[in-house]
Amino acid sequence: QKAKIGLIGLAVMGANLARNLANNNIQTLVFNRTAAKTEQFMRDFGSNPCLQAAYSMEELVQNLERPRKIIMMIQAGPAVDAMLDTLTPLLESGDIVIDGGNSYFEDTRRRSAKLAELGMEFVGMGVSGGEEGALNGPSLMPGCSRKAYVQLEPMLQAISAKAGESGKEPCVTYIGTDGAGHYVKMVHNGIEYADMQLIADVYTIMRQVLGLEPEEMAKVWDEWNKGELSSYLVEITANILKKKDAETGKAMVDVILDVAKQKGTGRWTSMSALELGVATPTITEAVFARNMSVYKEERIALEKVYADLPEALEAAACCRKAAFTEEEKAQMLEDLRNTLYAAKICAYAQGFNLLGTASETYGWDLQMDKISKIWRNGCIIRARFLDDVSDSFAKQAGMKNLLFSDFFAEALKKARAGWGRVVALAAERGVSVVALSSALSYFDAYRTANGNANMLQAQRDYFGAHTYQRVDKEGSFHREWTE
Ligand code: NBP
Repeated sequence: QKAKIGLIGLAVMGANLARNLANNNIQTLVFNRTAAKTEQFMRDFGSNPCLQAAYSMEELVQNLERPRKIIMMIQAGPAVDAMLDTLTPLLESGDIVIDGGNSYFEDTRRRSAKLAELGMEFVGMGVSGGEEGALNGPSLMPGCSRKAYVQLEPMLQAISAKAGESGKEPCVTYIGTDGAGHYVKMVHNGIEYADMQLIADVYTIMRQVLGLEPEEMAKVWDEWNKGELSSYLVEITANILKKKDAETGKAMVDVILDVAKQKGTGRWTSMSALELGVATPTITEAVFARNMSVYKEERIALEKVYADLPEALEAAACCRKAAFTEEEKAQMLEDLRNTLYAAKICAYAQGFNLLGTASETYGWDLQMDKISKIWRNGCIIRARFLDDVSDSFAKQAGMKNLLFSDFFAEALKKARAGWGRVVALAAERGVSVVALSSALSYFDAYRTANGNANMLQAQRDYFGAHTYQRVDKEGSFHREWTE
C-alpha cells in the first residue's frame, strides 16, 4: 500500500509528528538516516497500521502516492540542504517537500526558489508546541504556494491543534509564499521570549520587592490565570512555583541557577527587526536579558562591589521585613496584574508590527487576524488574549499597530498609572525589570506626538551636516552651527 505522506527524521519532533499523522488515519511512511532509530520507532509504535518504514531514500520515494508529499523533521541548517540534494533527484515535478524544522526564513526563501526551478513545491512550515504539540496537535504555519497548500490542507487540519468555542477550529492557515511560515514562527518565538521575560520580571518584583514566598506567588498566578491573563505560560508559572525540590525540600525555582539558554529564534527576530527598521524593544530586551543572565560570575562580583548602594540595602531590608501592609501589597499586586497585561499588549504589538513590515518587504500579504487565531492553541504563547487580538485586527482593518485597537486602548489607559508605579518602585529598589520597563517606554514613546529626535537631528546636523527638516515648512535644511 502506498503511503499518503513520507516523514524524514525520527528524533523527538519527527517521531511524534509521525504518530500524530498515523493517529489521524493518515498512512505515513517514515525514514531516518540512522536505521537503528527507524527500527526502534517501529518496535515502539509499529502496531499502528498507519505507520510503515522505509530504509532507503529510494524505498521512501517509491512507496508514496503521487504527487508525493514528504515532510522533513531534521536538524535545521546544512542538514536540510544535504537532504534536499539527495532527495530532489529522486522526485518528480509537482512533488511537495515540507521542511517542518526551525529553519531560518532566508534559507527557506532560497530553497523555495531552487525547488521551484525543478518544478517542485517547497513548504517552509513553522511547527510550534514542542514535542507535546507535535504529538497531540501543534500550531502549524505553512509558507508555500497556494496550490501546494490546498493539497496539504486536509492533512494539516487533521493533525493541528484545535481552538475556538467549538474546540474544532484548526490551528493552521495559509501564511504566505516561500519563507513566510518560518518567519511567522520565528516572530512567534520572539514574542514568546518577551512573554516569558515579562513574567520573570513580575516574579522578581513579587519576590524581591514584595517579599512573597513561592507558594504565595503561586496562588496569585493561579488567580490571574482565570482572567484576561489566562494563558499557558501563566498556568505553568503557577505550577512551577508550587513545585518542591525532592532533594532539599526547597522551592524548585530557588534551586535552579539563574542562567538562561537560547537556541537563536529570539535573536533572529531581533536581528530582523534591526534589519527592517522596526522597534521591538521588549522582544530584544528579552534576548539581552538572557545574554545578561550568562554573566553569572561578574554579577556575583559586582553585587559585592555595589553592596553599599542605598537601593541595594533597601531592597534587602524590605524582603527581610516584608515592609508592606496587606493593603499595600494587595494594591501592588493589582498594579502588577494590570502592568503585565499592558506590557504583554505592547510585546505583541511589536511582534505584529514586525510581521507587518516583513509582509510588505517580502510580499507576503500576512493576515494578522488569522495568524493570531492559529496561535490560540498548540503553541507556547497560547492565550485567551489572542481571541481579542484576532478580533481587533478583523474589526479594524488596516490597523497599523495593536496600540490603535479600541479594545486594547481601554486596557492600556486603565493600566498606565499602576504600570508607572511598578516600574518606579523597581527602579527605586534597584531591581532590574527590563521587559516591563522597555514596554512602558515603548508605549510612552509611541503615544507621544513630539518626541526628542529633534535633538538628535540637531546633533547630526551639527557634527556631520546631515541636515534636518523643520516643523513649520517643507524641505531639507542645514545650519552653520559654529558661526
Ligand atoms: P534534531 O534537531 O535534534 O535533529 C535530529 C534529526 O535530524 C535526526 O533524525 C537526525 O538523524 C537528523 N539529521 C541530522 Br542531525 N543531520 C542529518 C542529515 N545530514 N541528513 C539526514 N538527517 C539528518 O531533532 P528534533 O529536536 O526532533 O527537531 C527537529 C526539527 O524541529 C529541528 O529543526 C528543530 O529545530 C525543530 N523543532 C524542534 C522543537 C523541539 O521542541 N525540539 C520544536 C519545534 C521545532 P540521525 O538519527 O541519523 O542522526
